[in-house]
Amino acid sequence: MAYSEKIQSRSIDPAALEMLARAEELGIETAWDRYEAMLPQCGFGELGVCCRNCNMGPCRISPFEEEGPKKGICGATADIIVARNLLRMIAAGAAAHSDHGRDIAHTLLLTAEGKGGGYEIKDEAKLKALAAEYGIETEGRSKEEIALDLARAVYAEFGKQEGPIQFTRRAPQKRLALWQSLGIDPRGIDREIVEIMHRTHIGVDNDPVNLILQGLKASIADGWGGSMIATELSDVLFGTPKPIKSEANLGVLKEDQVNIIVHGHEPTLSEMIVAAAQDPEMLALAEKYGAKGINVAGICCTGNEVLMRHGIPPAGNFLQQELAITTGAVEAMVVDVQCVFPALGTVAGCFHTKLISTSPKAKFPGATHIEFHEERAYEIAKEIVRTAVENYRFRKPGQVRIPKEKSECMVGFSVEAIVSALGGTLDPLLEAVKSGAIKGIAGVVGCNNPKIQHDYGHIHMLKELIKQDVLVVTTGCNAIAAAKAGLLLPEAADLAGEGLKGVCKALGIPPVLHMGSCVDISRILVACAAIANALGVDISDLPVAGAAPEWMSEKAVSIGAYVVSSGIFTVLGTVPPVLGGPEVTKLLTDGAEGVVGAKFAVEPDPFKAAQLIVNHIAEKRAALGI
Ligand code: SF4
Ligand code: MSK
Repeated sequence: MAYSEKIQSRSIDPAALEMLARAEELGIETAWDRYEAMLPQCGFGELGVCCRNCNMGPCRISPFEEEGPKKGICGATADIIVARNLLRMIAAGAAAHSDHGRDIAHTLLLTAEGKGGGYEIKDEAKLKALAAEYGIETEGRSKEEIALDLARAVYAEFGKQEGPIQFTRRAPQKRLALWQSLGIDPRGIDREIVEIMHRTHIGVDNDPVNLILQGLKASIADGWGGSMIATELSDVLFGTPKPIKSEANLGVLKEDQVNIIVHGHEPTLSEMIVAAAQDPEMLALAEKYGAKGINVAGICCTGNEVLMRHGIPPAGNFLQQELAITTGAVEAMVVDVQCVFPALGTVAGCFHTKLISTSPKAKFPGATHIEFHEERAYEIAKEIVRTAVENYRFRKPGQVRIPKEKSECMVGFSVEAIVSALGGTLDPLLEAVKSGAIKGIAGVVGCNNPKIQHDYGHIHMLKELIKQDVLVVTTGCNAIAAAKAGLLLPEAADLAGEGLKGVCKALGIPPVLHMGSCVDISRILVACAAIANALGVDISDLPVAGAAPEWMSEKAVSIGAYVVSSGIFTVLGTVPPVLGGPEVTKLLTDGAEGVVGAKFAVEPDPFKAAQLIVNHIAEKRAALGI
């Protein structure tokens, strides 16, 4: 179908284009419209040189005019302001991931105490392995007893005053020693976030380098702390993902079934929605209202969580949240926390769709609030599913327009699943890397952002990397983009270079491995640590790189910071608000290499960005002599 130039420029995904045209036809405003209305965006904001940290301000440094102010009222320079602003982004991102981790720890605690409203411990082997890491006795004890001790120990990580955070001890010895020598081995998760807020208050830390180091420290507490806790304890409670097939894109919505979309981040609620949607009582109710079943689909990372563990199909990634409702076929969009547009209520109001908020931390205009509490999890999930089912009769068939597009995908590549696909050890992967069949590994992750044509950055970077024999691991909205484009199938190996193609065909795996949600980037860290340890080197010596081609969230800033702190070169596709601070920019894109062994690059063109990664991998291979 031919769309206007304006619509075409917004996405490369045919399903998204169809819904964008439909939204225009119905007069429904989307994020792309609001982005265009926002142009030109504030130049001070783009450069990161505005400060509102005290009420003598707001202040902004003017890099544009000779005459404009070069210091804030307190005397803060552009670099000080840029560094402080960046740190506050890291604090918010680390807080979001870590609060998610804390909630999972809370669920484990309740489950161990017998108060979890329907949860059980699904992966006892992982529970015991984690307990061993924490020095918790497992012999002759029930899984609940072990889980209680583990949950308490993990809970304590957040409020610790003195470190270490246990999972940081998974980093290779050299990395750990480096963090310690730099003073960035984090103490407690909450402590590092609080210290950012303190240091960025007016008149505290005014040394850009000292500030950035604290940012790295808090980000490590996220990646190797809060996020890793979220991943590991989710595996204990809900099962460690194994390869599973599914489908992705708006075409997974069903015309003759009740469609429930779970959107947000935490698996606690979505797991229960998936279970409640299979409850015979709910299915009978759906039948009563004339529906042929109850179809659960996902958006963003709560979608990734249930995709990885149950094969629940994702309806789309971040920028498709409004478009999913625009199909007119969604009975309920159930949201928890993070990446949920406050605009959803307005779009839902154009249809019969109920927007259901569930977290006491996250309420939305136009939403029905059905508060979720873990103690009554299944009961509340049933209430939510019932609300959706009862809403089916209000669907207006004339309004329904579900795009046909959907692609098959194979997901569920936890580290454990990758090791198992390799026959029980990492050796075949290491051999393939050493022989050059696989040149290196890239972690490509992150959001969508209307500053970049939807999915363009993701898909072109992925294709370019696999073509050049770089194995890709993916999470978050990049993973959903890859699923929609058919890149998560073993057959996609045909698009890879000869070396990678051979390895994928021999193992029956896709060239792009879906490792989970945003917090599951911690799985990539664990994999990198295992590879570095196997080779007896630091992570910064490995032929690996990271990329976030369409990132937008503060969580992504924290992720980028902990990935670089872990020694991994990272390419960003959208420009972070730091360019107004020349010293900070130079530190992040150059100086950091001499400090943590890795740096950032910014490259919006995914082909050029992929080439930066390929070049970096070649340099690392040469240094390793492979
Ligand atoms: Fe202005 Fe300094 Fe206050 Fe920021 S902290 S608003 S730069 S006076
Ligand atoms: S959901 S943080 S838009 S990846 Fe994790 Fe997607 Fe980015 Fe949210």
